[in-house]
Amino acid sequence: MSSRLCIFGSPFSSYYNKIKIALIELDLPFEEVPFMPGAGNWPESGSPSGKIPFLHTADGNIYESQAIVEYLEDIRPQTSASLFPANPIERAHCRELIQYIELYLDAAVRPVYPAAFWGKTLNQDELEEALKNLEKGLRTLERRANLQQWLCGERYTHADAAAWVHLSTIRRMLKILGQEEFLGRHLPALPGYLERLAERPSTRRVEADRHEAGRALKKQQSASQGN
Ligand SMILES: N[C@@H](CCC(=O)N[C@@H](CS)C(=O)NCC(=O)O)C(=O)O
Repeated sequence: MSSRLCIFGSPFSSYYNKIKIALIELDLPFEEVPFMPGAGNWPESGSPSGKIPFLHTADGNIYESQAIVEYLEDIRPQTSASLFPANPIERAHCRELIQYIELYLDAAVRPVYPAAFWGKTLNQDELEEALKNLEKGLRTLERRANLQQWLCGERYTHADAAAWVHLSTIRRMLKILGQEEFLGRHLPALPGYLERLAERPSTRRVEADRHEAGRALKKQQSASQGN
């Protein structure tokens, strides 16, 4: 195994892309190893939860994206600025926003992802429940986040990375399920904020890689259908 940092996972995974953005933003060299959820045979391989991503380091593996982000901060080169605010209260606020995004936005809609992204049948009750919880999560985020520039103020932070990977996925899910206007209707400043995030080089790279993985998957699927 390489002594370089290796992220295991898939460019389709929001949590994987959160780590990848942190690696790019902190200017840490890394390799990527394609790895699907549930793959591997714990403890020899894979992750204890069966989830992705996880990070391989020369000192051992790290599981859970937020633990990985904190580790990357600890080992970042001196030339890279931290993606956490300098002030302890603002750092706590940044972590609070990441929790809101992951616990009250991502987790709220995860039950409908199989229908939106993987061709499973949509359960209407599940969709209604997800939208109700998503609306509540957006209200919570709005109370504490600055959507006019970056979530924690004037500087881009890990909260913005988390916001992009989860909210852009949620936006794609809503479009597929015929709810394209939902985010803008419930949080009018959100579309403009996402446009700003989309311009960032780290965002562009993870999006380009995700599109490329999508094209490769389609090609593979049509080749196997032709067999
Ligand atoms: N709390 C975990 C969440 C990771 C997660 O949910 N990963 C998804 C892919 S985006 C996964 O592996 N899902 C498969 C499963 O839930 O079994 C983290 O922060 O790393």
